[in-house]
Amino acid sequence: MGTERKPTDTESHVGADSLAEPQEEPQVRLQHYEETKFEVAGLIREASSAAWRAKNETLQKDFESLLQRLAEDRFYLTLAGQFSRGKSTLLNAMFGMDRLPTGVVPVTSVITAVSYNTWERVRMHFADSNLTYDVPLSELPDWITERGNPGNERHIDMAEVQLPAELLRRGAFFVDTPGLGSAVIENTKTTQRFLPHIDALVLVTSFELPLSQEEVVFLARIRELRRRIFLVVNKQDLCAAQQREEVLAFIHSRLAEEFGPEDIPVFSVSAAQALAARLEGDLERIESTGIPLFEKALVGYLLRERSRDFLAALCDRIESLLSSPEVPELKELHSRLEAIRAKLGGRSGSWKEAYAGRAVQAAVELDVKASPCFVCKRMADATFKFMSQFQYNLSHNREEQLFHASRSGFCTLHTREYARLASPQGIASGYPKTLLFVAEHLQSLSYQGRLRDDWKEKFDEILPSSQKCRACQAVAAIEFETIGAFVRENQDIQGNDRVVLPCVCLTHLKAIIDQTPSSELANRLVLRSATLLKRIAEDMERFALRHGGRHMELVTDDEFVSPEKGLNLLVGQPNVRPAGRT
Ligand SMILES: Nc1nc2c(ncn2[C@@H]2O[C@H](COP(=O)(O)OP(=O)(O)OP(=O)(O)O)[C@@H](O)[C@H]2O)c(=O)[nH]1
Ligand SMILES: [Mg+2]
Ligand SMILES: [Zn+2]
Ligand SMILES: [Zn+2]
Repeated sequence: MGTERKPTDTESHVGADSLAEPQEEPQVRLQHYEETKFEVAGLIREASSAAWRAKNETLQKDFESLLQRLAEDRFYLTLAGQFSRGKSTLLNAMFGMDRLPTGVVPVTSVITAVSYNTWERVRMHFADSNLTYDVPLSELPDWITERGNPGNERHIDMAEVQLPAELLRRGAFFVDTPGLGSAVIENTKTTQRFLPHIDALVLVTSFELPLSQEEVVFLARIRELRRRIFLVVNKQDLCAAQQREEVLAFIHSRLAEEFGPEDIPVFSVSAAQALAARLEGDLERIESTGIPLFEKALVGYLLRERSRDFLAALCDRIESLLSSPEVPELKELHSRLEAIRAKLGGRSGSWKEAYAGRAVQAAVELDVKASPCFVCKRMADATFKFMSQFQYNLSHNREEQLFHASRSGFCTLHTREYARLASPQGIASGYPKTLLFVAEHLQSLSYQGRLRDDWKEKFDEILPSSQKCRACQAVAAIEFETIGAFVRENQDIQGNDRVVLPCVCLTHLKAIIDQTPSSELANRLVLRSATLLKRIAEDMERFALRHGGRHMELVTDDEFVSPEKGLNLLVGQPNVRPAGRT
């Protein structure tokens, strides 16, 4: 079909420079990502309680679903565009497996989110019910296509497809949508309704009919929301080289006309050829399809900007809910939302906000100098996941409440973490049994007007402790697993200087060395930690000096975060308790 040649500059990119060459995953792109996430969760919980008090169930559900999305890190990288441009084919090509139904007539009729799993699975979520339904992959067309489920008459809210595709391991959800502008009006509506949920957009157009008016309007709406946009021009194989240049030039000028010189990266691809090449294992042919360049840009984006963009989009959604006139109480939460936004990289001019913006940029340089301890970070993630689910169960499930009571609840640290996430009414419905259990136990210490002789042992039974704490147990398992996997993967780095080792706190450094004391890995980790601590100490000193001299504008990014980094390397992150520490 198409002429075989390397993509030229104009085709392959715009802004691709800043996106290409993802190297190593920065542990945390945003210094405070984890904490900010907790803050956002706390804010949503409070808003949800306010909606509950105002008996506004719809609003409360909206908040709960935002919380769910946050807890599950559901970042929706969404493909949209007019029907038959090849959205589903492009996804198949990227996954290297022909799983999503495609065809010449309008095909996709349901929002379909694809994510990673080691085995294939398909699950339907319905619009009007909480039930889900698992179907075999072979029956997918019966559920998500215009032929099997015309205009989505089965009322599927979202189809979730899990595939073992390498690209999906980055943790994003790749979302396929029904095409815009076909005779099937319901399909256009489905995609329009999904618009507010998009975190980043891949607009798929094609060389046959590049950038229709409808696509431009869709782009404009996404830009208003300030979401990241990638533009893919598909079916380059239908076009001779000369024509391709013309089409791409047209697209660039059209974009500039509509949106100014802002960079929307443009990629010329042939999804059909890439899919065929991948299925046949023809690695050479894939290069000329334009797909590898596009994938590289996407992966770079997911590595570097996703966390920030995810929270920013979530903040926007929270804001629109907070403005609901039915619950005036919510207005009070606006200022807290603004504070969180400022941390994410606000737009106004105070030095602190300007700094936050610079921090994001600095992180793009992929500097792994002193990110937080990678083990602590995994533990913090696990804590968050555990707590989000637990707080829901505790407030709804009697068995859970009784079991929780029998252990006097969590340890001190996790009780505090729970309190940060749960709403007051959640605590009020989940904790009475625990208090009553402790109360009864205390009563039993008294016997005939005085305390029993064995009061001490009995008392210890009800003291909250980390031995009994289920959160501690769950998180300790993740800690153990993370360290084990790290040691297995890096044991033989002998002589390989190119491996950049992650940062670890002292406790976890010791835990790693314990497993492999005489290895080069242990030696290198120790020396690296020493260097890091020295450098951070210097940064702190410079920071203190400048602060004293009122020269905050001279403080560098590294200096600004040095106090927190330094303490974290000494004792780990604040909301986790490593096993070896008392
Ligand atoms: N020549 C050529 N055809 C392609 C390419 N990619 C997709 N197609 C064809 O275009 C048609 C539409 O592809 P789909 O992937 O179903 O398009 P879609 O955008 O998902 O369509 P809807 O789900 O209806 O919105 C199919 O017949 C594909 O085989 C390509 O790169 N080159
Ligand atoms: Mg499709
Ligand atoms: Zn640690
Ligand atoms: Zn605990």
